[in-house]
Amino acid sequence: MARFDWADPFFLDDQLEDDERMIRDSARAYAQDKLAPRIIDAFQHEITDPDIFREMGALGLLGPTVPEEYGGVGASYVAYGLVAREVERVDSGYRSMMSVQSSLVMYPILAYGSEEQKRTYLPKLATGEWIGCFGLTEPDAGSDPGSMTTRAKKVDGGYLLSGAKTWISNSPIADVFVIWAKSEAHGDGIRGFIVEKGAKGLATPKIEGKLSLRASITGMILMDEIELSDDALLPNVQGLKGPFGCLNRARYGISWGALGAAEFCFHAARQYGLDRNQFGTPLAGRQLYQKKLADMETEIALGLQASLRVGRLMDAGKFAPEMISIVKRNNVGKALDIARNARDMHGGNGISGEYQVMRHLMNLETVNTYEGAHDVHALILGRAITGIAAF
Ligand code: TGC
Ligand code: FAD
Repeated sequence: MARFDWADPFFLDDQLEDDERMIRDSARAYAQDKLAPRIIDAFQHEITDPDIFREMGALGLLGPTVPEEYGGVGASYVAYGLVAREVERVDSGYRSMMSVQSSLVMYPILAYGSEEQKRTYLPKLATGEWIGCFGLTEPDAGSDPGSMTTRAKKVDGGYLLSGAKTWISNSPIADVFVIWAKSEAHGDGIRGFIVEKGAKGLATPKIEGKLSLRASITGMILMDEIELSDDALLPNVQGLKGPFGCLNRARYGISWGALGAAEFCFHAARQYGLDRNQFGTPLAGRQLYQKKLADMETEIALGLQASLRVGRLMDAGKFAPEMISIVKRNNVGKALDIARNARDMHGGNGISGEYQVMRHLMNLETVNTYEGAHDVHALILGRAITGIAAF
């Protein structure tokens, strides 16, 4: 009979390759030593520290799946998921900063960019010297990005880009902007463009007053006839499959990341219940308390196995986007429930920043909405199950 490990019930660790364990351990050490000590203050005072990009870059945590010739470390998608889990164990905002850079900026340049674009942008994004952002959502086009109104108008030698993007992670501090727009020269098809900081006609105001992801800056991208040369166009993709190809990677990473946040909350609730006595015994000795812990452990263990499976299929080139909808939707929804229960199990202390479970709960509200809202992923699956689109 095998021993039972409450913190790793299905021996996830044994299912990893050596290099995956190595990158996971390096991400864990960084997250615990460098990120965890900063987060309570950063969240409370809404501080986004751009040095974090440089620190992550130095450890190979930005664009880890990108080949070495372009500055990445050529890691597997499983390794990428493990990194997201370790970073989000500290805070969803830090994982957001990292996953936008990796999946939404480096990936499209790698997958759809010219050789020159890859050589210009990827190495500097990999080190964190440059910060990237991804502009898809607009004030009137969120779940339905196909209705975007940002336009690229063809002019001699290039394009004029106009429109407004909103709720864009990293935008106020970004150096490189991947913007999705309808291009007149391509039959109004959706195309990707690379815009650089400082372009005339570009403004990136910060969105103030967020109660979630406060350590990750969010802004708008306002574009007023930005002049771009022809080589700003990502040449190798047209249509919504361009941005969705990036979202597949980011959503997959989130499925691991959200469980990192859930694990933090589960472990915190367990420890709190062991330490806190009421009615003469530890709370952890009560049946109701134990049932909640058992539910948390079960959902986390099942979710991690599912993400691992999807990661292995991605590494084998055998995944379908609907698989990612299952794990993004399920794991984030379950993480949100776990964070809420952990908050409750901490009693009054649960609302204080010091105990951290409420911060995870507030963050996970965003994670449940971005990268395809929880119900939108249900509709993606509903379409696949029935053949009828109900969006
Ligand atoms: P639909 O007709 O379904 O598809 C249009 C074209 O796109 C292709 N496609 C995909 N390709 C690759 N991967 C996927 N997952 C794909 N899904 C669709 C599809 O094959 C088709 O290609 P083609 O060649 O036939 O033209 O499109 P629709 O307009 O009906 O879309 C419906 C829906 C709901 C699936 C979609 O719009 C959707 O997923 N909405 C959610 C929007 C979203 O996720 N936005 C995220 C913004 S970025 C963000 O939130 C970053 S936060 C990051 C952080 O801080 O961590
Ligand atoms: P809506 O689409 O208006 O949805 C509102 C509600 O209606 C949701 O509950 C949704 O599930 C529901 N709904 C929508 N359509 C249907 C339907 N057909 N049937 C039933 N219910 C439906 N975007 C980027 O492009 N880049 C970024 O970097 C980025 N970062 C973000 C960071 C933060 C902190 C946040 C909050 C958002 C970010 N987003 C980003 C935007 C995010 O992707 C959108 O918020 C998300 O896609 C949902 O769009 P929406 O907010 O317009 O909501």
